[in-house]
Amino acid sequence: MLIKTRKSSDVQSSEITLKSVFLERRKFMKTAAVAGASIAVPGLLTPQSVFAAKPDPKRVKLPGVIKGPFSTKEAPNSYDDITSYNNFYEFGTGKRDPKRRAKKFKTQPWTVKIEGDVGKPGAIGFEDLIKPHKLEERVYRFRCVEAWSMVVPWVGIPLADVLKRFEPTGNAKFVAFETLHDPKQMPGQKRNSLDWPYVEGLRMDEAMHPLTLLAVGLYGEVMPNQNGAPIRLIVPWKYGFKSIKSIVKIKLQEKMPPTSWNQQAPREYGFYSNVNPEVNHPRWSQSKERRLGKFLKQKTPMLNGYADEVASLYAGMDMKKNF
Ligand SMILES: Nc1nc2c(c(=O)[nH]1)N[C@H]1C(S)=C(S)[C@@H](COP(=O)(O)O)O[C@H]1N2
Ligand SMILES: [Mo]
Repeated sequence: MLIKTRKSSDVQSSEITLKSVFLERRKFMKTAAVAGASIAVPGLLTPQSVFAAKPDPKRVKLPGVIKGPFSTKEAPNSYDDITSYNNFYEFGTGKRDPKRRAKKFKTQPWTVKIEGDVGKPGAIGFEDLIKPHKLEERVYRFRCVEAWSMVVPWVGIPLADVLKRFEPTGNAKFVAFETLHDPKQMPGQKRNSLDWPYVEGLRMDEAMHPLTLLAVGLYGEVMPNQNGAPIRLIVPWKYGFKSIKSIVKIKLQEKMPPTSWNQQAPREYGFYSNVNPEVNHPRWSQSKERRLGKFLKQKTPMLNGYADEVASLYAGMDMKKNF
């Protein structure tokens, strides 16, 4: 089991900036290493026991998190479920690969480029991108196209709040997102399991919808690498693959952008990819899902249970054609 660090529980004040949390984490990692060496007294503590007692320095609490709207009442999955069964092809195609292979992935410093049809384009450091916004906890259902699902207490900020700061122009009809391309750090990118970098897109109204989140953590802590650190998209009414991880570029544009899974298999994955129990994947049913940790399958609701909030975005559209 993972033990929370003392440092993380000390971080309470909402005054503390994200930057200071990350600096603190680095300092902690150093002192933990030194402390580990100095208390390894032979006969008292074996190096193994010191190692076992060492808290995971990656689990750092985020400061000033408030409860956001739209949270489901369903029970969240465990931290362990959410962080050990992942799709993140940059670190391998197996569900157990990302946790194991993303351990050393360097997520700071991190810069996100905002470009295209915006009044104020630019490259911005992760901390500066996040800082003006209140971090919110949102417990969302998350439905993978492969028919498993989970409930996750994400921490993040509405994408709309971020985009507005860069002043979208009237030409901005779509938002294109891009993941980091760095085969040295992301071994999966040395293989052509997908066309790299991973890209995704949303229509402007989907991107500006208050449910759409840029997530920087889960369970009140900094985002684990395998879940798309340091910043990823969450679009809870769409299949999981729309929620692109480790974002380095956001471009507003007039044209519908290409998306990785649509490029890979256009018959199987469309641009919209709204969760729809009535439209099956060509190779399997989408009517049911298996919640991680549960044995029996359960019914998948229309738009993953967010129909009241987002069905109006698709009024008059044929959801079977625009799958
Ligand atoms: N960059 C990138 N983003 C990605 C993926 C990926 O392989 N690479 N996989 C997607 C898929 S298929 C799913 S189901 C979710 C999984 O997110 P999770 O690890 O938080 O469960 O991430 C999505 N975002
Ligand atoms: Mo997925």
